[in-house]
Amino acid sequence: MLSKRMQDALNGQILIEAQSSQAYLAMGSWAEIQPGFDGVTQFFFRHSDEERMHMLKLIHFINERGGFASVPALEQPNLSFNSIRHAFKELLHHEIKVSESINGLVDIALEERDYATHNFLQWYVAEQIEEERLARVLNDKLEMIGDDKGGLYLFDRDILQVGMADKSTPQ
Ligand code: OFO
Repeated sequence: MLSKRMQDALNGQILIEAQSSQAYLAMGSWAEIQPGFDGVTQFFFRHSDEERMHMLKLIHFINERGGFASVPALEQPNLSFNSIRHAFKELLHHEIKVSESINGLVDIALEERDYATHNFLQWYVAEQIEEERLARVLNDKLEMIGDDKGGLYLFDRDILQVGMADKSTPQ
């Protein structure tokens, strides 16, 4: 059985995952109307779906452990960006915040001596290492490319492969 404190904290994480999903959905919608960024568009939409999956995992876990997962209200995310680089910077900052939040949940699980939740959270810890790493790699590439159109073309072409290759690389 989840403690009230643990349940509230996990419900807080549902909100964060839902906000992430919305934020990346908005990035995808923005990217879709920029000419020539089909790969980036797909990347954001896929990423949004992944965040929704993270949220659903939490909902099922809370409910299966005798708690009640509450579905939160959401604020409208940022809808437009100055550039592709700007959107990816936001993505990285967002992922860093998510990691901090997951670490906070791990602290609470230990304080509550809730080892089942602690174990459950390890999946998120590993996922955040990967997501932050991927976001940093993409930001570094965009820094290098700057405004070079050829570079941006290749970035857009390669982004889906980069994402998938990085996801399968052992840490
Ligand atoms: Fe990328 O954040 Fe979920 O966990």
